[in-house]
Amino acid sequence: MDRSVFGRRRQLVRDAMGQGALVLFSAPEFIRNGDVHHEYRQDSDFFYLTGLDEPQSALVIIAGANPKFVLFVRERDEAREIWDGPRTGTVGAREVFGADESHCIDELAKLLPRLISGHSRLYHRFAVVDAHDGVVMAALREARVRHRRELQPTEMIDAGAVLHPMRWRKSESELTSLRRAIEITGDAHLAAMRAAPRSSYEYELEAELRRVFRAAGSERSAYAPIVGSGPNATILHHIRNDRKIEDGDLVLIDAGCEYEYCAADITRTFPANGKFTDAQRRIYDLVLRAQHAAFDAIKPGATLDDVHAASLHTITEGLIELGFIEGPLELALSEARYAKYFMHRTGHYLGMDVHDVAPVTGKPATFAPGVVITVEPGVYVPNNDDTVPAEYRGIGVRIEDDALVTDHGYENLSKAIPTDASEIETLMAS
Ligand SMILES: [Mn+2]
Repeated sequence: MDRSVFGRRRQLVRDAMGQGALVLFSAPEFIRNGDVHHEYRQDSDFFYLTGLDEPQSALVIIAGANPKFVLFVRERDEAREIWDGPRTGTVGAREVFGADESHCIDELAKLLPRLISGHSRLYHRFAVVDAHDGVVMAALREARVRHRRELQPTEMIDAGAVLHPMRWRKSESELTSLRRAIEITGDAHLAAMRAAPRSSYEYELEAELRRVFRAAGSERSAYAPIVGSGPNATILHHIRNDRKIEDGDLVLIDAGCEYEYCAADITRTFPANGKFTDAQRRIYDLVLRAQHAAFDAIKPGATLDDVHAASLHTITEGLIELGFIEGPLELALSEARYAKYFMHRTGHYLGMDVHDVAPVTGKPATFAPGVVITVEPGVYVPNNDDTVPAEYRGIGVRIEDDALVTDHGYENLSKAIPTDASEIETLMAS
């Protein structure tokens, strides 16, 4: 990854801040048990501005007349580095990560009061990690004790206000990483589809997905892969993936990898034995029609609500035709009669976070070129739903693609993975 992007982002953040001091922390580490930690993943905002993936780090960005980028990192430690690998250290913080000034993280509490003094605005990502809030509040208290009143910050602003509108619209560099994440994820879905007819358990398909992710250089899964066979496809966040796949099951796979800190989020539903039943096909084709309707609503100026409304309209119409719910259409929509079978939203923003950030303005954001969303309608028929014919019970279908808003419409970034039912059958037969 080209490191110059991080410097450009810091400049854009300074421009958005106007003046003030921004304080951000690396993600905390979590103990799994004993002296073993959970896998570490850097905080997205912190990585966005630094490219540094080490824990126990903090940054201060000063905007205004005397701009400055200060990094706090763990100091080099030969003994620890034998166990945990090389650390950047304060010298690396300047030479590799472009800090104007760097200090050992142990100095943070002592130096922060002076760094934030003399700026009326203090930016911090409040209320995410209590310990980080504590450090910032202690520095503010200290600044009030130590410094003249005219040097004390008075405006506390959530750092998301400047960072998240930036992260929401992807730059070329983010799109390059995102496209790669989606490409790898596509290969993983195809590998899982091909493996399904000779696999017995859901976890075998999960293993196939994770194998392809890592073998292609993806850092990790962007979220726990969902492999739901049979009625498990109707459990939205089924991640145990421990059921034996039966002949005639549909398999729903919702999985995406992370590449250079950008997440893919893709779902395909396919027949385990390679051939849809008529009932499965009817539900599948309805969801696919809803997805096409949702795609048609994507353009600059539209909102996630517009995309959802388009898919809801198609799904509700289809559920009435199938006799699952009663019409007329307008009443079924206004009374949310579809909700028994379609209970989630049609999409969300996608980026460094799988459920990505967006500007917070009190109303739904209107799409602009560079915004990426998922398009993922679904229909889930409860296994015990005796109001529908038996052949439909326990069928769960979701189809999810990742779409980039362009100047005039959208680009389906994950179109390489087939969604057409006949195409999926052909692919699985090959
Ligand atoms: Mn999603």
